[in-house]
Amino acid sequence: MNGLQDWPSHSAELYCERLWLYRRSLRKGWHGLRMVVAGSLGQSILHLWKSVGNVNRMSGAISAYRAAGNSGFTLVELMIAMVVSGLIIGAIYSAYTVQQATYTVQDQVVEMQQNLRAALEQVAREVRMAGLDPFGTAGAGLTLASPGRLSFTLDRTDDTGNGSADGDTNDANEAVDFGFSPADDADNDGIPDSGGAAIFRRQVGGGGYQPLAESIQAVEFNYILADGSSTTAPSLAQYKQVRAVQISMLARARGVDRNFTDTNSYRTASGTVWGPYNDNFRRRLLVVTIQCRNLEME
Ligand SMILES: [Ca+2]
Ligand SMILES: [Ca+2]
Ligand SMILES: [Ca+2]
Repeated sequence: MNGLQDWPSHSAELYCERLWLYRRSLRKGWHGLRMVVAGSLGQSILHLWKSVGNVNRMSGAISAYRAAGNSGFTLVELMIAMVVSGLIIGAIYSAYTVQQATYTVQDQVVEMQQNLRAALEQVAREVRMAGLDPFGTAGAGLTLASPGRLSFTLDRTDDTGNGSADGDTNDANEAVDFGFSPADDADNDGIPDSGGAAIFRRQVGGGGYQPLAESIQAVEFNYILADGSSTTAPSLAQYKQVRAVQISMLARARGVDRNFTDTNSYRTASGTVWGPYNDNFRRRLLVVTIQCRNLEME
């Protein structure tokens, strides 16, 4: 008879041993599969190895079976083949999912860093020009300097919006504002009022708030004054003393990483500590110092 056949019953002792090995193999195989599902590749390989050992021990019995003139596959052989291939497929799938998760995390970290750099480069480019006043008549300078918001004017164009400075700050793009939108951070402390992350924005000429960087957990503007001291909340009288601005920006990954808990604390330029958030988001802090040479002219 070809195909599935039962074991010959010429030896009750051999049959019992085979049955025991068969059951044990299935048990080990099933446990191995569970370990694969649980994500333990090392344990899976161990159990796969043990199953292979059982298969080796059975090979003698199987040879005897063949010698008796039987052909085809036994049910036991088929079951073992299924368990072993299941383990191999499980191990491959487990390795694939681990690699996929690592790739996603790296992707998110790279995205966060690019997000931060791009946003801070743009902020730095304009903050460096804060108070630009080539004619000395425009009265350009800081208009709001708070921990989470920085607004200033500069004279960089004329009434047409295309020419060069004309001695005032009432033209296009001459009033700049950086921070979260007032809807996200009404108290201007640089921490979204929702407690989560928000979009860091730029507004010019009283227009709408344009997004600069998504998923920002917190931002801090720290103002360095002419006497070397610094503050995140200068008085109006101190606005003219600001010589540099230090920006600390903390980005949060778009998605969570279930295998990671953010227990880090993030220290800003002023010494304020953000976190630990103890959640599953990865974060990156970037701190830049921008010299405001045009404010020195005041
Ligand atoms: Ca102007
Ligand atoms: Ca003008
Ligand atoms: Ca706030």
